[in-house]
Amino acid sequence: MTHIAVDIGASSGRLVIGDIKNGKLTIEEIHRFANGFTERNGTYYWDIDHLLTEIVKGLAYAKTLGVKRCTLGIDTWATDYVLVDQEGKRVQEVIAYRDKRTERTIEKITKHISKKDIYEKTGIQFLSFNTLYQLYEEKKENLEKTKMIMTVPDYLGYKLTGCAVTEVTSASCTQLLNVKEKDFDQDLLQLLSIEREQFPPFSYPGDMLGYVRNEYFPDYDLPETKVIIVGSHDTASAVAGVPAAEKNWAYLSSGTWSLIGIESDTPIITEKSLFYNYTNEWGVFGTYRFLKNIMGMWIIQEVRRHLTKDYNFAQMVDEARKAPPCKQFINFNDQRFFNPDNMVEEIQKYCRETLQPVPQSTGEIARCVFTNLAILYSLSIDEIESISGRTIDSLYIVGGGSQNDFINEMTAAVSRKTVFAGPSEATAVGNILIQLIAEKKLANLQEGRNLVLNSFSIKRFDPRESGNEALKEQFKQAVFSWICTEY
Ligand code: ADP
Ligand code: LRH
Repeated sequence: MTHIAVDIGASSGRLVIGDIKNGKLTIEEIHRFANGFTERNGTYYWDIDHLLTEIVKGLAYAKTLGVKRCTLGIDTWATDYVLVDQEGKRVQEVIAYRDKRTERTIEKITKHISKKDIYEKTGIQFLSFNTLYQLYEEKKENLEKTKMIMTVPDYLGYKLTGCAVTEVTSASCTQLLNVKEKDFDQDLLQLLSIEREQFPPFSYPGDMLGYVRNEYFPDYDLPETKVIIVGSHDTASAVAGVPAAEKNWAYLSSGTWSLIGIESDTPIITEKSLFYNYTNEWGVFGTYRFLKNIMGMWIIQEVRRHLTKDYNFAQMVDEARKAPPCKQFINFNDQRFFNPDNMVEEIQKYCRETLQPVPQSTGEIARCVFTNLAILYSLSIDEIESISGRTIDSLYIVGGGSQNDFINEMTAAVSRKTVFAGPSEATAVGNILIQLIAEKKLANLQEGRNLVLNSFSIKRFDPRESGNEALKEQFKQAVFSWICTEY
């Protein structure tokens, strides 16, 4: 039996075949496609039909490679949703989380229910685009036509198999789940005028969803495909794929977003975690991901999009290395970097407004982005240690961003932690591990993580004797003296 991971992030999607051969986990990417949102009349949309078609194309390609039977797991980014009517049809286009409609919704909702109450119920970080806020802004007539509200991976699974579930790792990012009651929170649902029954029954990583209904896709020759529920939230799968074998580790899932945190058996919900805006996303097999969302590689993706010359990411890292040391402190978590018209100009404007040297060349801009992200990561590690009372010895960076040696070195230097980097496809790897556990080829997650450690080359970055850790203090002073935003 072959195992295939479908992993769709905000910037790209892929189908990856994975299995255990000679005691090693092997993975092979068989299909890759671009993802992104587009603007129409002032609203930002994902092309969900395109994503479904790409999954089916990838499966058909697997068949041409000789795959007759396979299992399939689907993970995507979180917080966006699809409304489905009585006939199983989409009620609306899928609005992207970077849309502007929820810019002020946290303020509106917290007039009815306090931030503290929402946090104590859900344990989830306040992000303007959580599903709670998106559904608050949804047109009432759309919600009235809605039989089922689904996250993106659940919807894709539904379109393939006809089976509807609410997978818990993705569902927790709606900020609608009550972490004590382990169900949707009635007060929050009431605020949205949504019934519990509008969400399909819960399902957990390792469960079976159903078989792909090949008759739904008559134009394609597809293998017999059993869909297994994985960590449907890509970050849940990424953290499952972290090759950590020791204690005291933290992770950084580095893609469009940077998700930095620790795995915990229990949620950590305290005044301090609320103050620093940390989240407790539900992980695979009853774990919690205590973490912070940091703006991440989105910044460099957007810089790249606005450069006149066409650089790939590796070239941007090279340019950063050649540039002089970064002279700017920038809080990339500031809302102004969430979706500006032009990221290069926004960075330059920020520097002008804060009376800092304005980066001009590609290398200067890239170096400034990577350095400030490394500082944010290091500050987060301090916060995590302080909130959780745990000591962190090492940071495992996984995802596409783990290929950036410059930022890995910088993070080791500023945080003074040992950094391990790779695999860059940890999300697909974590997705495959859950399928292997479901198929009884692996006993548990730790066995899976040991397998990843023994199968991929993981780079190590040790902190230098004289690190750059003073940058953290300089950053804090600079950022707080200019504009007091949360970093
Ligand atoms: P997501 O799944 O969230 O869309 P990925 O995990 O695919 O994101 O990571 C994409 C990011 O990985 C890019 O934005 C880029 O910053 C980084 N990246 C990809 N390839 C390289 C490379 N060769 N060198 C450095 N960084 C890279
Ligand atoms: C990363 C991610 C992250 C969410 C964001 C919307 O891809 O799933 O965990 O907060 O996208």
